[in-house]
Amino acid sequence: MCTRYNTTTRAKYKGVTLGTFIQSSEQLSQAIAAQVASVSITDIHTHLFPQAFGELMSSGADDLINYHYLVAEALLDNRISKEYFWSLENSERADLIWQRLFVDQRPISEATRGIVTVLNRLGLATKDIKLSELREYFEETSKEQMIDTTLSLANVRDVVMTNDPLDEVESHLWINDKFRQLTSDKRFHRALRLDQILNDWENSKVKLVNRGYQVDGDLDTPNQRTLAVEELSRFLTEWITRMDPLYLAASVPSTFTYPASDLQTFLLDEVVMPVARRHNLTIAIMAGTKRQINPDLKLAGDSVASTDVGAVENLARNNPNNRFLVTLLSLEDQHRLTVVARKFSNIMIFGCWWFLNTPSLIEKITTMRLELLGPNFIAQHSDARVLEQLIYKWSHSRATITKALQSQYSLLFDENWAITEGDIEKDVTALFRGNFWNFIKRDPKS
Ligand code: HDL
Ligand code: ZN
Repeated sequence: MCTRYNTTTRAKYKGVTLGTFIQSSEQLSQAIAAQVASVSITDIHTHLFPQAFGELMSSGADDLINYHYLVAEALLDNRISKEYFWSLENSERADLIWQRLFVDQRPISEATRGIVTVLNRLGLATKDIKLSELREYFEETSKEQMIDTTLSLANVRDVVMTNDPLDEVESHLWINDKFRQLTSDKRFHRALRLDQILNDWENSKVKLVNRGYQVDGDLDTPNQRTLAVEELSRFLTEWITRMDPLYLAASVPSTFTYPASDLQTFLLDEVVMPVARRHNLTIAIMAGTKRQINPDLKLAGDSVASTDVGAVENLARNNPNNRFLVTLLSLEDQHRLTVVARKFSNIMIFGCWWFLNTPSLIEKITTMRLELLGPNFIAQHSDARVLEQLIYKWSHSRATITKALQSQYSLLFDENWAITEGDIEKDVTALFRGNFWNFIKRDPKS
């Protein structure tokens, strides 16, 4: 229990600081909880789309219940055949998932509890609610209203999408976006996703050639290589101009190494990183996936594996004029990533990604990051795929990150460091949006 100091006593430790000094550990905890609860967030990685993207926008009861996290959990019941499940309509699959995860058992997993949080925050009684009631709510609410309601309830100011220029549906929308509709909702920002190019060159090459880019040459011959570099750079530059992304992004498998004498390193070194430098764009590296270990689950069939954190070190050291947002999927890689991030000012760690996005792991990881980095990382991203998930993903993350911050600041407070609520506000704002915008060197108002 920290002894009470008056304002004057504390001031001598810190000179003149605006605001009233916090006087007790209870007041400190309350101040942290209030600041985390009220900070408006930049959600730096999601799979969300505004309404202008049509069918790509995911929202509503059946999409929420068909979230691939819930599909995986429902299909743990080996009485349900995958073939039968996938033969059903979306709404029939949602009925089955609802029965299995919310009626036959209690929704205590993170993804099922998330649905309960959404129901509760939307004011839908969670006592014995039927899926039909959730469907009715959405039938009575427009998409625009749902975006406004969701961003308000989640207190999210900016949403960064995942935009794939080689996705046939999405690229068609962009190429025909004569009236700039896709960028009209200024709350939604773009991230240009490079997975197909970096992880599946053979198929990407075919798509690029079909769009008129001369990249089909054999990359073993010097002038073919030069042409392919020029043409792929042209492709990326055209899409950067079209999308105006906040950053370039790629998820890479757990087997990712860098540098390596392989095509991935060639494309990174000769195209992606030079183009990023020319456009002053940051690159987000998301490593550690083990895709499709069970293809019967479709999007739910991906897994995780430890990755070579040395590849992150090498990317940062070998490319000092590139900036890297980094998140790793494996829990066992988190400590080494945090230590590596201490060594390079061109690395900024972000979020507790995917299988790490659970309260117990967020608290553990965030506390370690605070201990080793101070408030110099991006605390969280939602990875939301369905609009209303923002409500639970941010509510749950705020509650857990609050606990990690309270324990860290109380250690400081107990050593008589003078802290004001304004100080807490500055650090919390940095963790939930400021560090991101400063690191990518973009103005949120731009
Ligand atoms: O590659 C990614 O961006 C991952 O986030 C995948 O989209 C994954 O399916 C996911 O939704 N994780 O939350
Ligand atoms: Zn994602």
